[in-house]
Order: sequence, then structure tokens, then C-alpha cells
Amino acid sequence: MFDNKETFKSIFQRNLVSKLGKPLEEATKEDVYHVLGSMIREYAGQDWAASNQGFKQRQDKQVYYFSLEFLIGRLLGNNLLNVNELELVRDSLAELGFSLEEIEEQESDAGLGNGGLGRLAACFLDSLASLGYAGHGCGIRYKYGLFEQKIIGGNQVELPDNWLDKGNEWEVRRPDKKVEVQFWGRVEAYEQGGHYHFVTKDAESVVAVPYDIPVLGYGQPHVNTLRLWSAEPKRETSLDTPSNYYGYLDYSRSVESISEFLYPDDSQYEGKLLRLKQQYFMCSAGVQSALRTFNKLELPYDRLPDKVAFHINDTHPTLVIPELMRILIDIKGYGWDEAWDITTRTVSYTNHTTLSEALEKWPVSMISRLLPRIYMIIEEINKRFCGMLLDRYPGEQDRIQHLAIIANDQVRMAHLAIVGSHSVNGVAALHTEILKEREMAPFYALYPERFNNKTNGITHRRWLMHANPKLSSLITDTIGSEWITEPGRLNELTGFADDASFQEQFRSIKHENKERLAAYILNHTGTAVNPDSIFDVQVKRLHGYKRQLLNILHVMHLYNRLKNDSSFDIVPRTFIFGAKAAPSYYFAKKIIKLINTVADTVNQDKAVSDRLKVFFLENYSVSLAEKIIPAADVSEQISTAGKEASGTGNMKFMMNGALTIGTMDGANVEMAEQVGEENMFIFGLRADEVLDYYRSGSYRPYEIVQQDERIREVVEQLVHPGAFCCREGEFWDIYDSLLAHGDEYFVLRDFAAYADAHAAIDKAYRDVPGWARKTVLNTAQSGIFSSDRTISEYATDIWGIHPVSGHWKG
Ligand code: NBG
Repeated sequence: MFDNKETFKSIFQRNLVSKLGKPLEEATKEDVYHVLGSMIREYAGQDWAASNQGFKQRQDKQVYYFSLEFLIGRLLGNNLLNVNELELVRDSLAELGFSLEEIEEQESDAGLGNGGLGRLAACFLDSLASLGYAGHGCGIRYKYGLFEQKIIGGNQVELPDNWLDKGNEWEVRRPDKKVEVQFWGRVEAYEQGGHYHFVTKDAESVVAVPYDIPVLGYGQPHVNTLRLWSAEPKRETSLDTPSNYYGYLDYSRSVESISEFLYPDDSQYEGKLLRLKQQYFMCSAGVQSALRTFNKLELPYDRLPDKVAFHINDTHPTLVIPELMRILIDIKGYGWDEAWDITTRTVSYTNHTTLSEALEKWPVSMISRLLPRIYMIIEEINKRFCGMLLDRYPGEQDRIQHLAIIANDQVRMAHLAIVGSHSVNGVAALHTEILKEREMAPFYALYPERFNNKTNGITHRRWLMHANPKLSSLITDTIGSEWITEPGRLNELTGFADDASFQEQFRSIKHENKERLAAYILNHTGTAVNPDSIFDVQVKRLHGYKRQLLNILHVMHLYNRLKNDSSFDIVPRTFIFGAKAAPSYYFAKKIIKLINTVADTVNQDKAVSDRLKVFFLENYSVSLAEKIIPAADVSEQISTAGKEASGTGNMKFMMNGALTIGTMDGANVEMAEQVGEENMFIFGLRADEVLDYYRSGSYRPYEIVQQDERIREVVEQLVHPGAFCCREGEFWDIYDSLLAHGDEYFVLRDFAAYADAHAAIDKAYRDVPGWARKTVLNTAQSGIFSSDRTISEYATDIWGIHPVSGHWKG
């Protein structure tokens, strides 16, 4: 792209003048960011156009990944990495007096997602492009991403995330590609030639305008598209009377609200009309736009599944199914059976959770009014499905009711997604087994061939190469650079696990990363951190099942021991938390308050301050994760077994050489298979034991409190003024969740095993070469968790696509 530093510098300065009318001396960091970003975007534009041209000429099958969330984070550093210009630009900017790291900080962190599900979609886009697949994202261009979190007085306070404030260098608005989406109205049927035809009258039209973001493949000119839709009012309305005018303002405001906010809920179902509108808006716009591209091939629609795949990321985009049916039947004139065959062969679905509170169900009254024709189609799908069930299970009314798509005046989206697609996958081996054996067992009995597992992955380009450049260089110096395109080859590091000089280099990079994080913490909290202490990190959304509570109760216990037992000796520990709680999730917010309360007590206590520190870092986000993860020694993955579908943070930590303390849950199970349990700290109930407890109802948290003095002490400290509690009864709700309400997530049951695992960590860390060996082995065995592996599996098993370009430029 740039031959050398001199060419870069002169092109850059020319752009600075032509774009901003400023000489270098007057340029701010923000100016530098904008100019650099626009240069990369323009450069990518050529490859983008060529890629699209290539897709068309070769008639490549196109995958559309529909997701309500794309947690992409910042793009500058990643794009520079993918076009192989990171080093040159970093050095050239340094010569001009700027640090690239500081320039990267100028970019807003695009937080168009809540957590793992949205970040997974972003990793998948990176892998699709880097492996040369024709695969695109389809989502919503929310004006406000996930809220910005502030901690005030120990409590979470939410502020709007106005991420587009400073403009977005990466997107291109494409009004020529707009489509219309219809809501409300009524369906009229008329007969023609022995067939019924349906038209929707008096509907409200909304214009969907796409903003396209190029997704650059690593080291090759392959560029895909992330298309984010924005809702705009239709302009052609006549405004000749004042009432029309005010009516138009109302309409316009209601339309714009469709793409205004990301729903800030993680693993919890939000049953709001606006959320349903968002879902249909995205599905209808995305399907229409994909079909427009398909139409250019001039093929009959029964060839659609050969040329197009629609993948739905959790049930949020399930309306793709009835929307495609609507278009095939009402507009293209297909009969039901043919349309259904085309639809099911085109659509595939990933399930991301077994939590029942996350299963989407829409009231019939809402969906039938907002989307009358779509509802008719869902009813027909349900009628035919139940008819099939009746043939198969004659007389078994209960069973049929249990499987039906519509029941108790609700539409069950997961049922619709399974029935209307050709593939259903879970996101880790254990999760898929749970789906097959429990949650979705009756569907598995019906359609065993549809169910498959695709264990999640993360892009090693962002999470190792970009987030931890020094470790990446060390790896390349040690085993060569092939691991970059074949991450499985990280396992060649295994041979260096006992090499003293390699261990030393590995350790010193970790130490540098810890110093960098310590500086960040000092800067943001005013408290100094000892970079020689063990950095023990739990960063993820705040949720009961993720058990941040278990972690903080254990910290309270450590503090008690340090205070009461002068012979108690521990390696200094720094516990680091980062987590956003859904604004309406009361219990989760209480846990945040508890963590901050404990942190205040511990960090102010001179008696322990050389051995124990606790931090809650506010506003956990993708860019903060990139600072925290490379600096971690210990990764906390401690969900109640059976509850975390996969986890993906666990993989990021492993790749960066942190050791996991974790339960046998989600992808932890496969991590343990890969690296060996002896290189992790596994503890606690297994998924089947949790299930047995739920089934038998035999769990008695009171008994545990009575038997274990350590637990009794910390539980009492939640409610009685003493070491931590500032206000009598401050944490009664947490106390009650454990004792009065049965400790749903087995915090108390797993406490002893968890404390033992922490003692084992303390012991293992003292063995310096032993610890280093484990960390190296973790990185060495993490290659399989690259999303490149995951995406190749989706491509082959689900989508039936091949790389369309794969020429290596690097
Ligand atoms: C989340 C799971 C995680 C999983 C991600 C990505 C939802 C609904 N599910 O365990 O809780 O890693 O999806 O698959 O957000």
C-alpha cells in the first residue's frame, strides 16, 4: 500500500491538507486518526469493488450472517494489521511525533453488542474475510451502542453511548441501495386462477438505508461487507395541512426510534414492541437486499440455496424465515411447498443459550398486529408442522402442544427457527449435547440430522497479534510465521515449554503487559498496583450464573484470613473485575455495589495492601479487553456448570498465556481436553450434578453455611456491619438469594472447591518454571480456538461454501 515510510509520510501530509486544510504542526491526535482512517478506507475501496465484482463474475455463493449485534470495537489497528501496514505506519507516525497507540484511542469503540454473542459475530466477520469466503454481516446501525458505564458511589450509572458523535470513518452510506419495510396494516385476500393472493393494505412504510463497512481480510485483497441498516421516514407524504405536518413529525420520530438503541440485555428476553420492530426491520431489509443481488444472476429461485445462505445468530433474526416465505409466495408467485423447500434449504440457525429466561416468545396479539401477513405465514407454518406431528404421534396432544410454534397465545421463536432451517448448532460440545438431550430433545428426535456442534472461536489476529504484539513477535521468532495463517501450528510452541530462555522471554512480555495495565489502573483509580502480584481477572457481563458473587465472596474470605491469621502467607494477588449489568437487572447491580464495597475496604487497609488489592474497572468494552487480557495471569471462568453455552473470553485468556480457574462448563471442557486438566484449575459441580440437584430438589444451602465456618463468616458479613458492610442490610438481597431463595447458582456449594483451587494457584505460582511451562502450553494449545477453525467448519458443514480467493499477499 505504501512503499516505504517516506511515501507514507508524504501521502499522509498531503491528505491532512486536502481533507482538513491543516499542516502537520496544527494536527491534533483526532485529526490524525480521521485522516489515517479515511486513507485506509479509500485504499480498501479498490479491493472492495474488485471483490464485489469477482463475486458477481464467478457467481459465488454468498453467506449473510444476520445478527442484531456486532460488537466490532475499534477498527483502525485491526485494519492496519490486516493490510500489513501496522509496523510501517507505527514507525512513520513516530517520526512525525505521534504514537499510533494514542491515535487508536481517538476512535470510538463501536459497541453494537452486549457481550459474547455480538463479539462472536465480529470475530466471524474477520475470519470470513481472512479465509477468503464470500460472507457478509447484516445488522442494525444503532445510533446509540451499549451504554457507557460509570461507577458512582460504588453503583453502576448508565450514560448514552453516542459513538457516532465524531463521525465514523469506516462506513459508507448507500442511499441507492435502500429498501422499504412495512409494518401494521391489514391483509386482503383475493382469488385468481384458483389461487389466493394476499396484499397488505394501509401499511406504514419505513425506509431502510444501508451503511456499509468494508471487512478486510488479513494479508489479501479480499473484502466483504458489514451492512448495517438505519431506519428513515419515507418522504413522499403530502404535508399540505398542519395535521398532516404534525402527523408526519410523529411518524418520523417513531421510525427513527427503530435504529436508535441497542437493547442492553444479555441472556435475557426483552418483550418490547420496539424490539420486535427492530428484528423485522433488519430481517426484511437484509433479505430484500440479498435477493436483489441474487436477481442479478437471473436464476430461478429454486437455485437460491445454491447461491445464498442466511444464517441467523440466535433467534433474534428468526423472522428471516417467514419474510423469505412471504417474498417467494406473494411476490415471486411460488406455491407453499416449493417456497418452504427453498426457505429451509437457505436458512441455518445457531442457538447460544439454554437459559429459559432468554428464550424469545412474542405475544400473538403483538406480532399479528404489527406484522399481519408475517403472522399469517407463521400460523400456516405452525398448522402444517402440527399436522405432521399429528401423523407421527397420533393422539399425543401434550407432546404436540409442547412442540408447537404457537401455544398459549405466544409465538416461540426457537421452535420456528428449528422447524424453518436445515441446520441447528450449539456453540460448544457440552452445550450441543445439552440441547440434544434436554432443552431441544423432542426436536432432536424429529430432526436428528439437523443438529450439529460448532465450538466457538476468537480471531487470533485481534486477540493475539493486535492485542499482544510482543508475544506475537516472540512466537514468530521461535516457530516462524506460519501460525498466523494456520493458528493450529501454535502447538509447535509445545517443544519450548521447558526451554528456560523461552520461558524467560514469555514471562518478561507478560510482565510488561502487566505494567501497562498497572499504569492504566493507577491512571483511572489513583491506586497503585504491584505488577509482581498475580493478576486474577474476571471480565464479562454481570449475570447470576457467571458467579462474580462466588469470586467476591472468596476475596472477602482471603481478606478475613489475612486479618485474622498472621501466619497466613499468600503470593500478592490483584483481583480485577470488569462487567456491565443490564440497567434493569437489580441483582446484578447489587453485585457491582458489593464488589466496589469490598474493593474500598481492602484497598484502604494498610495491613493487607502489600498482598491484596481489588479493582472494578468501569466501562468494560472491547478496547479495554485488549488491554486487560494480555496482562492476566489467572482467568476466572466460573459459571455454574451447564449454564455458560461456550464462553469466548476463556479462549482469549488462554491464547495470551493466562491459566484458567474454571468449572467444567461451555468450552472450558474442550480447553481442558486440549491442554490437560493439570494445566488448568478445574473445580466444582459438573453439569450432570447440577441437573441432579435441580431434579431432586435436595440442595440445602443452609447446611453448607452451618458446616463451613469460612462460608458462614462471609455470608454473615453481607448483612451485619463489620469488616465490609457500611450500612446495615445493604446486601440483604444477596444474602436472601443464597439462603432464603435456595442459591440457584450453587455459589455456596462450590465455595470450598473454589477456595481450594485458589490455594492451588498460589502454590503453583511459586514454582516459577512450572508456572511458565503451564502458560506456554496454554498458548500452544489455543490454536484450535481460532475462529478460523470455527468458520471453516461452518463453511463446509453448514453453508457449503469454499474460499473464493485465498491469495496471500503478506
Ligand atoms: C452467549 C453465551 C456465551 C457464548 C456466546 C457466543 C447469549 C444469548 N449467549 O456462553 O452466553 O459464548 O453467546 O456463542 O448471549
